[in-house]
Amino acid sequence: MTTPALLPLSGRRLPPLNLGASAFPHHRATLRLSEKFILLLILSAFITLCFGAFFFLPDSSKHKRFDLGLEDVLIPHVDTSKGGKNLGGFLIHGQGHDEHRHREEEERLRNKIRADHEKALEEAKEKLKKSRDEIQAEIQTEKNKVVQELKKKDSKPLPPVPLPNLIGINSGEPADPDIREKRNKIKEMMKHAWDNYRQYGWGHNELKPIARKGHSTNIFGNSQMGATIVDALDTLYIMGLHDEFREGQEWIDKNLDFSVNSEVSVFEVNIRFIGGLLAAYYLSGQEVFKIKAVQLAGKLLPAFNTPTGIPWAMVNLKSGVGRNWGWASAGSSILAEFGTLHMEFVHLSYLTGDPVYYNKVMHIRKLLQKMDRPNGLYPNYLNPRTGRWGQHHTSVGGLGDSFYEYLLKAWLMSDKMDTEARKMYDDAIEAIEKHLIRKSNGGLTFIGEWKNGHLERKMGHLTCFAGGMFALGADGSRDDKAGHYLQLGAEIAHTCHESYDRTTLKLGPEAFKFDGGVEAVAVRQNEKYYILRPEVIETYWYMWRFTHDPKYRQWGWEAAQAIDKYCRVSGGFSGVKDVYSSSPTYDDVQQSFFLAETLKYLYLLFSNDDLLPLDNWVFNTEAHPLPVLHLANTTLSGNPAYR
Ligand code: DMJ
Repeated sequence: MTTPALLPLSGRRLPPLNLGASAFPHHRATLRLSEKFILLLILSAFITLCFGAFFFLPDSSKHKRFDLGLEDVLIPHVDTSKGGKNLGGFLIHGQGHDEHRHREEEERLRNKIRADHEKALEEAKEKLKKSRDEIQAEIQTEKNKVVQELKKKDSKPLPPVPLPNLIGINSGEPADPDIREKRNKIKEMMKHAWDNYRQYGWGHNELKPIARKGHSTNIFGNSQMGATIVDALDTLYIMGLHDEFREGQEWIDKNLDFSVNSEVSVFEVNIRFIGGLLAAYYLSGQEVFKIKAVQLAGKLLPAFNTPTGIPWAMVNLKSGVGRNWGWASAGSSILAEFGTLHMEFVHLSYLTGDPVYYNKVMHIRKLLQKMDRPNGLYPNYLNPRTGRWGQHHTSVGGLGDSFYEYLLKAWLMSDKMDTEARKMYDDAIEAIEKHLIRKSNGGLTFIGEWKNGHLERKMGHLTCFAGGMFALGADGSRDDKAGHYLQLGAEIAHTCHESYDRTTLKLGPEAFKFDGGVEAVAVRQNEKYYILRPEVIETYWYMWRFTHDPKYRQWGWEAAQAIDKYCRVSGGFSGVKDVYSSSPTYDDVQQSFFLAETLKYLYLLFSNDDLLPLDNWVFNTEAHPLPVLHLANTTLSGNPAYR
């Protein structure tokens, strides 16, 4: 007598009707979508049939099956042919007792079949609810998992990676008492921002300093991922706020979880979380940061599953489903987003010995190199399905900015070996200078925005970072134009300082014009806000490092005082809605980049140059310092097993 495969005759569970990874991990990866649906329907129908058959078959036939099962399972050592005796120490029940027991078992098994059946139907229903894209992304994610698993099985464990030479992480104390005092003031501001976040927003992404509660935006998804903790870690570290650093580390260790059903911005998560975790790892040597960075990077990889390999702007950390911002031109991805992954991804490959990250960003670079550029300019929009540019808008501010920054920094971070990146940077900057950079009637150099062949004479606060970038890229520039680029950096710094100086609060507006008699002033009401952004102070700091002109410390101090006076509230620091108003209203958000960038650049401005020297460290676009990798080339990991 044989045991029908689907009946639980030997105490085994019914195989769940689950087409997920747990059911058939290897097969699932290779199933096509249509096959999957057919299989799902067949299995569902088969279970229904078995279930129905069980209830409609004659009683005797059911009993026969269960008797067999029960004999097998419950009284295996009883020889029933011998009339029900005590054999081998087992108690043999009388016939009435047996029937009662069989009925109970029958009932139990009937319930079990029902429960299994219902569960299977629920799972099937859940699967059918999902969109085609979601199912496809799930399949792709499972495929990737299988490939990764196979790779892991094939490869030997990787030897530890040698840490790059980490110079200048505990220094920078200025001898001048006035500068020391200013530096201490910045540290006090950091403590105020952190303590209030600690008290009112702990674990949330950001703080509402007036409402005194947590805050988040859609870039971080709907989960409490402690963005401020991760973003602030390295600032805490270099300021010597070690207790606070340890608190942050403990939270990350215990609570930072990326297996959440949450849709996040790939770019923001990369620059703030991966950048922040990597910097914290390099500074402190604590493995937990590296582990978390690598886990998170794995969750971002499905975003690259597009026809071109240009990643989606957003990805769901759990399902791996990606999509683009609804507002972006023709379903495009954004240049400053997919073009600002290089530094972190190269470090991930370096630290893990896994080329997957490096390959992703190099693929983007190769694709961009092949494309035609109108007037030599990179448009801000690129469609990840077609590989074609969207609208021909070019900006060194929002939507474009950090793409150019990362070309330069890829070269610097590779110990100047990645000359391909340097060439792309030089070409791009030449085109920008030709088409976007102008002098206003009043003699202020500004960087405008290119919109379909027309120059808009408007500059964003975000664009002000470019002063620092030009200064940083001066050394090594084409045709030895170092002096020219340092001068350009100084001119941008001056213009951006003017944009602060021409306001009531001495804080810079979000965007300012050079048109119709207006110079470095915001015109539209919705461009008059200041949200604790760092770019102007960032440029002061780079200019200070390269020139030691005291005016940059002076300008930085003006900004620090204005922030302390107008943005500080008892519950932290807030952005303000109108920098031209003497009684500004607050936006009630303490941005995580205030702790990561604004306060860090200010602290560095009042520190000696031996704190995080620029020959050894390259700052990502969120001001997270990553060490220069002194490798023979940038293509491979620092892991000897991988070279
Ligand atoms: C930061 O998150 C980064 O600097 C990014 O590159 C641009 N914007 C914000 C701060 O303004």
